[in-house]
Amino acid sequence: PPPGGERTLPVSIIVGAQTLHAVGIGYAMRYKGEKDSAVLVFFGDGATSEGDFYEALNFASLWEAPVVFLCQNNQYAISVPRSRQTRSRTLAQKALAHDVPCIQVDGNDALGMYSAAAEALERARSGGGPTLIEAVTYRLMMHTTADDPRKYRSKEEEEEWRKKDPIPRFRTYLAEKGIWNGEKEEALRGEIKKILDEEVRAFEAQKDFKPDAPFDHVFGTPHPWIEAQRAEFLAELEKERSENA
Ligand SMILES: Cc1ncc(C[n+]2csc(CCOP(=O)(O)OP(=O)(O)O)c2C)c(N)n1
Repeated sequence: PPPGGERTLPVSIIVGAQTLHAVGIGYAMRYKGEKDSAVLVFFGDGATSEGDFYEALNFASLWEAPVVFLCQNNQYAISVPRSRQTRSRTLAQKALAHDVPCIQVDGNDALGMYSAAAEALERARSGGGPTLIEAVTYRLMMHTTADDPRKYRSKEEEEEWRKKDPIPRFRTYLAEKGIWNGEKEEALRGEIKKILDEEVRAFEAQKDFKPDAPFDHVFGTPHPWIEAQRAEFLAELEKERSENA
């Protein structure tokens, strides 16, 4: 288990659905008598336009579920800007209808985010119920490699936000405090590279895994469509192997 005892769930592909999972898990934690646990759930600005999000806030509030809703407002749901999603002046205020405490934070301020999250988690753990945090930030890159941001936003806008990039900003802050410098950064980068290289090497060296294992877990019992897809996948893999041999 991870050092802090975190339990991490896979990414939810259905935009916003994870907010409901979080409330269910939070409710279960209380039901099982887990006193010091809380759930932290991440989602985008686009997710706050989904029904799931409102249902989750409603039940989290009603059941006082220990859930911190963290909305990463990066201004875009793929190509749809925040202004075409909602007329709400803030995304944080969407919690008010459910009587859930909420706060809008500069999402590019690492310490500001830490402080807001720590307060919300403390409230959740001590029985004070849910909180919604809106982190105002920006997606500097494309949504995915299939996306081309030049089609829906300007270079100028990107440049404005690049100046607020939280990583150089926090580096400057730490350097000015005298607790960070180029030498320390180089050492840290080297350390991280070593860990990553080792993990990749160990992963790629694995020989005894079953490449079609994901097909075992789609349904509880075998299904002809899934079996057809499995056969197609294995045939493709075999073809690649013989071509590369
Ligand atoms: C219910 C649902 N509708 C549509 C999609 C397709 N889709 C994938 S990501 C995305 C945009 C999500 O935007 P946002 O919630 O702001 O999150 P971000 O990716 O910006 O972090 C959409 C519409 C989906 N995965 N699920």
